[in-house]
Amino acid sequence: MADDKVDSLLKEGRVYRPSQETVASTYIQDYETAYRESIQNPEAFWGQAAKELDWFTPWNKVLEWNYPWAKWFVGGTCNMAYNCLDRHVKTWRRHKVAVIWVGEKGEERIFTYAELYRQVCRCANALKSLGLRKGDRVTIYLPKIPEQMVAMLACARLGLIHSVVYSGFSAPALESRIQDAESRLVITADVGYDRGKAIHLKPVVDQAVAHCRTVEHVVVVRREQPGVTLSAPKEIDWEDWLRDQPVACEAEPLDSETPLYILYTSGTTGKPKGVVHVHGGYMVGTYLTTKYVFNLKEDDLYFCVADPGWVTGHSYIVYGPLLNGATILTAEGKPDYPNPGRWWDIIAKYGVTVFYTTPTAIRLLMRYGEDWPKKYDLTSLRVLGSVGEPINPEAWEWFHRVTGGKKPIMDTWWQTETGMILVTPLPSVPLKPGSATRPFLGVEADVVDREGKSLPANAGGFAVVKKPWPAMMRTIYKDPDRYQVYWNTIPNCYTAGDVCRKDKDGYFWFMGRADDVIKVAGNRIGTAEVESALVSHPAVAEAAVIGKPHPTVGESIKAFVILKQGHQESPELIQSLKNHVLTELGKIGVPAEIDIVPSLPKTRSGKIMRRVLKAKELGQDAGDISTLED
Ligand code: 6R9
Repeated sequence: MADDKVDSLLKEGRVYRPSQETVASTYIQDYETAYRESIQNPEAFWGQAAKELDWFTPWNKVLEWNYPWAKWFVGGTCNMAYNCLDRHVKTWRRHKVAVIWVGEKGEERIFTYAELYRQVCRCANALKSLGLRKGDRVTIYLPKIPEQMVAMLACARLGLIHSVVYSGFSAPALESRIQDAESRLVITADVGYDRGKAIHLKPVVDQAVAHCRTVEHVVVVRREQPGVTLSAPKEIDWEDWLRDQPVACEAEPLDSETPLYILYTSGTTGKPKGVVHVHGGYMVGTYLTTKYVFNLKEDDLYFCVADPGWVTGHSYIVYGPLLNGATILTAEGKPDYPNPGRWWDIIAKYGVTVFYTTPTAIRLLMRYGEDWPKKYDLTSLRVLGSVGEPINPEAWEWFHRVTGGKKPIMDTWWQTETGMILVTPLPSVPLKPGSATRPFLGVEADVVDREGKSLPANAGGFAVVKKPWPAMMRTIYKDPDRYQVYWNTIPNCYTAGDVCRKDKDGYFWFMGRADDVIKVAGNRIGTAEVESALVSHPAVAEAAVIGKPHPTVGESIKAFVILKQGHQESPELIQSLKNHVLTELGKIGVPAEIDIVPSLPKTRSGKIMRRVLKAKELGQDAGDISTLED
């Protein structure tokens, strides 16, 4: 073995080179050249990509960059839903399967492109029947059922702005998102299913909309028998709503910069940010990344395990794959229910070729052992994907091994705000387990210091993007100042909030967040959100929350709480605090551990130093504590 190979093995672990066969079958066979060319003239590159989609009127300028405000495909008109549906329905793909949905009990619903088109048109006409107009907001609070994407696409068709809220969020969390968006309509279901249990969503919506004056109607998908009672005329049954609607509805030609959706995500304050994405640029970015990263071909069966309530569901279950005319498989439920063979069974049964999952799910399945995947024929798999948090090399190697030892894993790094994958391998790129490898074509990502200076190989710094990209968020809804912070933290670039290093080959190694955002099982949550839920409990005086490394879910939530006078620590009190967070925020915010403490480390200006708490918790050196008050 050559010395440099040994060297790199020691430093970076193994390198997996793609087979010649894989390289030969990919759209981008020579990443280095393609990347160099793409960033020499990113506008030409993205303009070329946009031409693969349908536009009602062409753009006259690819990019108008007025730092930090971007407009892409200026002057063009298009429609996301038109490109996801009509573009295919006009061809033989009308008979192609668009979506295979698998329910928790093994039920199956299959939609061809023509059927999906008709459902979406019906739903769009139904939306019109309620008087909804371009620019109006619609909150979608649904479990992972096909109606979720039908509703999203129907909104897109008319230029309505959807705000999908993950169905695990509680009533107050849902209410604040409806209030911020000032939605006129909420679409929900009676129940979602989780490990065989019905989770009742309708009472959550009832509580949430009680104080939302903008909400005129609530549409309910009724899955259970007998159907949950609805109070007309405000509450409408989904089936009744769609039944008599015509199966055709023209897609609205929209200016490229027309908002497509708002998606709320956690930041460093208690208030979630409404990230805004638009039709034109977002369409081009999600289209091209889906195509190249997974090397998506006509006969693929694409299975992404995300929930459409998160950005991965928006970009890589619904929009990106449909733009590519792919067949998408989506499954309700958990990877280990009814048993840990659930996903492997689906892959074998349907012949999945592209499987996009998360490190948390892989680590969970690892715990059940290799015998589970071994029971199934996984030879249909061609490309694998990972998203949401750093994937540790052990989990990477396991995933690689149990799927046959030859399928490339695309570790895709991106964010709600970026809209599309930004740092990722392509199937033709050599892989290093644990590294998201290199920037996507046309994306100028880097690792820099606080001043924006590029760092030498292996020095830890901040992940940034130096030039705009088409699917970038356009603003934070009703809060443009908060948007500007992303571009004003480090001079002349977009700061992602992640800590990262780049090795000598230019490979990115993401190491987690630099701020008070944590990722629990890939779900993004702000420490401040959990803290404000805790302090709204009558027994709590003050609270501080940290993310603590966890072998399965990546990070777990630990809270430190100071009680108000007159309250005593007890197991009942701890449980009551957990229940309170569950009601205020939803299950993803509930701390795994709560310590009752007499005081919290603070700066002289009164800011809680979570860093100090974390270092102490992990038995590490707390670093610079010169600003500590006491
Ligand atoms: C898509 C999504 C964004 C944050 C991001 C980073 C972490 C996502 C990652 C990853 C390492 C990867 N993250 N993918 N870290 N490697 N492949 O997850 O969006 O929920 O907004 O979270 O997730 O910390 O900043 P979002």
